[in-house]
Amino acid sequence: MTLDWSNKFSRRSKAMKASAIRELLKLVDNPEIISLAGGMPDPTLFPKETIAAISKDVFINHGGKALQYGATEGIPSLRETLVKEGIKEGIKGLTVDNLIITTASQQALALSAEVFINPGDTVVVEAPSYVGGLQAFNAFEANYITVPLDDEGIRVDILEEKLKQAKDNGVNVKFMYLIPNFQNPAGVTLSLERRKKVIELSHQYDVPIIEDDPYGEIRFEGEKLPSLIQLDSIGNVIALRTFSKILAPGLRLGWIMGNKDVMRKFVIAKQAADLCSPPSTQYIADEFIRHGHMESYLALVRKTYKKKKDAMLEALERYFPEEVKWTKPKGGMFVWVTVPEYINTTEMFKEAIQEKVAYVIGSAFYPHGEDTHHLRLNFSLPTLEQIDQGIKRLGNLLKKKIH
Ligand code: PMP
Ligand code: G9A
Repeated sequence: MTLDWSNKFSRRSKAMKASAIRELLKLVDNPEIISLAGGMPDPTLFPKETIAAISKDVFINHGGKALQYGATEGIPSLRETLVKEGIKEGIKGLTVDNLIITTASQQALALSAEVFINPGDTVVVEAPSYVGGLQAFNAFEANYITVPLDDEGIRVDILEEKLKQAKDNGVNVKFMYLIPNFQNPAGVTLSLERRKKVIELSHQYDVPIIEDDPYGEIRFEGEKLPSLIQLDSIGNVIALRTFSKILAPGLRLGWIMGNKDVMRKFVIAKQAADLCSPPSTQYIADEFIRHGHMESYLALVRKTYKKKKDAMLEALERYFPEEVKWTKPKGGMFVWVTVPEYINTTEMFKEAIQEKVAYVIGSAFYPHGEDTHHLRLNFSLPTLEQIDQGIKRLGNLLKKKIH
């Protein structure tokens, strides 16, 4: 008799949902399909030669450590390097006890869920929010308070109302999950005034903030705004950072900064998850920063993505019907598109694939999939030609649906 696996699976695993993006990545493996879907860096920019030279040095001179198990907290030299960078950025009170290395931000999100969420616990998320964050929180059976965004980021007036309501109802909100810079998927950036208000609300209502910031360094114009952890010092903010968008996602490295007792909890959870992040890539990332390569690489990334963003905005003007609206990002990797409510972007996806163009359906970014008139476009991965062609194909499809 075959085993009935379904009565073996945990309740938690039954609540898990596949990531729309991860599933899409498999689908768009077909080279004929132009993918404006997954948020991937442009691989032609990766500093391959530099990383190859650094790797050789790391393996020859530090091979014993680079190929060995490492501390769960991360290798000391990388932690020290990142603390120095954090202090330069203006994070007051930051020490190595406040900083641990993770297997990129996705692990930090999974650990955040594990450390904070009991089944049925409430967390605040932006609507829309990053699909991988929602996936991590869903796995631990979170309940959601959703707060909409506008051009200046999360609507702090609505956030305040909802936090007050939760408090009045005796709900212990475990954290608010925010992506303040060039938000994924909406592309918007939290204004300075609202950053201050969010910190104030965090203290007033005793709700920690998880600040997820993979895109802050990929700014095309304007001044960099202080991060939430910078505004709050080591207080209520747990800051997630990653090398994925500022160097290479294949390194699978990120870091978390925050209160040292909280970091200790994360370390214990991480011990059970993967023992340690790869020491080999930690040495490589550390050398990359110490040798001063980061700034020139980031300059190239910013310049190239800006060109691609401009090409996408031009193509949208040229090919999209006027009933469709989109954001004009000042950084990051995404344009967020709003179509008339009678167009269902989930249903349209199959037709888009037939037309050989892929996007991410808007509903993936809402905890309950409640929205069907948005879609997300990525401009960092496709070439300029693919951007033009892809937007043309999508524009033709949309024009057929407008009435
Ligand atoms: N958070 C956000 C907002 C992201 O957009 C991503 C990746 N697209 C991640 C976390 C996870 O990335 P990684 O695990 O590669 O750091
Ligand atoms: O799942 C991945 O490959 C990371 C990308 C995330 C995104 O497209 O938002």
